[in-house]
Amino acid sequence: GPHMSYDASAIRVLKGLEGVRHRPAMYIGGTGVEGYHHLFKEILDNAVDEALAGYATEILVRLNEDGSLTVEDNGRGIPVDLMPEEGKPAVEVIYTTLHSGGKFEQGAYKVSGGLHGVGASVVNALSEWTVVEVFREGKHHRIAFSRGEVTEPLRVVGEAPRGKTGTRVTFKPDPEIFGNLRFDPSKIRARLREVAYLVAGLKLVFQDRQHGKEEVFLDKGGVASFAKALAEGEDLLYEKPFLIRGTHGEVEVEVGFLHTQGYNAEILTYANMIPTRDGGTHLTAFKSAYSRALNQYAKKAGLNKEKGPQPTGDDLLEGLYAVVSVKLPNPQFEGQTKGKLLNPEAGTAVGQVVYERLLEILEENPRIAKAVYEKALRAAQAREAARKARELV
Ligand code: 0R9
Repeated sequence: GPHMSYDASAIRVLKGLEGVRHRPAMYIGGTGVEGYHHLFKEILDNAVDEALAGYATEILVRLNEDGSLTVEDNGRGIPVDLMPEEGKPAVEVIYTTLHSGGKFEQGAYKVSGGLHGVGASVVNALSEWTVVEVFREGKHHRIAFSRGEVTEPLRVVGEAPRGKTGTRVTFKPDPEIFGNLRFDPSKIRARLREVAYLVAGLKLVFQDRQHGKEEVFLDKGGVASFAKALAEGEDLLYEKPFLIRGTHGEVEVEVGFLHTQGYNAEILTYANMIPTRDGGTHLTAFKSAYSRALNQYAKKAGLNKEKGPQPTGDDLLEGLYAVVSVKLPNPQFEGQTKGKLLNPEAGTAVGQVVYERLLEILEENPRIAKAVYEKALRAAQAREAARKARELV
C-alpha cells in the first residue's frame, strides 16, 4: 500500500548522505564549535595520510575571506579515473559515498579512527559547497558539489603548473546545519602545531586571509621536541630530549621524553594522531615499562643501596615530560568523549619497545640515569617523611 512505498523510500534516502544531514551528530559528534572544526580535521587527516604514505611533504591550510577553508597537499592527487563498478571517477565516489573506507584502503590504515574518521563524504554532505581540485599527470581537474550532490562534474580546467601534483579541497560548512559558526584560527593553529610535532619533517602552512597572516609549522624533532615544548619554563635535568621509536606487530610506537628538576609531570598520549585525553592501554603500558626499566637499571648499576623507602611508580615519574604516540590498525576508543584507547596490542607494543630501548638509553647515559633515579629516591624519602610527620600530629 501507500505506506509501504513511503517507508521504503524513507529508508533508501536515509542510507545516503541525506542521513548525514539528518543526524550530523552521529558522524561528527555534534553541530557546535567542535563538530564544525571536525570538518577541517577530517580533510586535514586525509592530507596527512598522503604524507604518512610518503608522497606529500607539504600541506597548506587557507582560511578564505568568505569563511570557506582550503586544504591542499602536494601528494599524488586523488585518482580521477573511472571506477569500473560505479562508472564514476574515484574522486567523485570518495566524496559522495558514505563509509567508502574498505575498498579504498591501500594496505595501510587511515589516520583517524573510532567515531571520527568518517571521511570526505561527511564533510561534503555538511557543506554548502565543496570544490575538489586534483593536479595529476600534468592536468588541473575540478569537481564541485553542494550538500553532498555533484553540481559540476569532473572536468579538466587547464594544465597543472609545471611538475605540480596534489589535491586541493575547498569547502564552506553549511549554515543550515551549523548556523552562523565560523572557523576559529586559533583552533586551526593548535591542530597544525600538534600534527607538526606528531609527523616530524612535515611542513604545514597556515594562511589566514581574514587577518592577513601566514604561519609555518615544521618540526624536525617530532615528539621529542613536543616533550621539550611541554616542559617549557621548567628547570631541566638535561637539555636534549630522548626519542624512542619501534614497531611491534602492526603497532608503531614513538615516545619523546625529557626530565625536569621539578615535581610536575605531564604525559600526553595519541593514537593515530588523535589525542587520547583519558589515556588507555598505551599510557598504562608506558608508565609500567618506564618504572620497570628504571628499577631494573638501578638494581644493575647499584644505585639503590639504601635501606630507606623504595620509590613508587609515581616517585619515578616525578619531573617527567613525555609524549606517547601509537599508530595501529582499527583503534578502539571508549568513554564519553572517546578519549581512551582500548586496544591491548597497543599496550603490548608500547611495553616492549619502551622497556628495551629505555634500558639501553639509561646504560648509554649513566649520569642522566643516576640523576633521574636519585631524584626518585629523594621523592620517596620526602613522601615517607611527610607520612611520619602526619602520624606524629
Ligand atoms: C587536501 C586533502 N587531501 C586529500 O583528501 C587527499 C586524498 C588523497 C588520496 C591519494 C593521494 N592524495 C590524496 N590527498 C591517493 C592516491 C593514490 C592512491 N591512494 C591515495 C594513487 O595515486 O594511486 N586518496 C585517498 C583516497 C583515494 N585517494 C582513493 F581512494 F581515491 F584512491
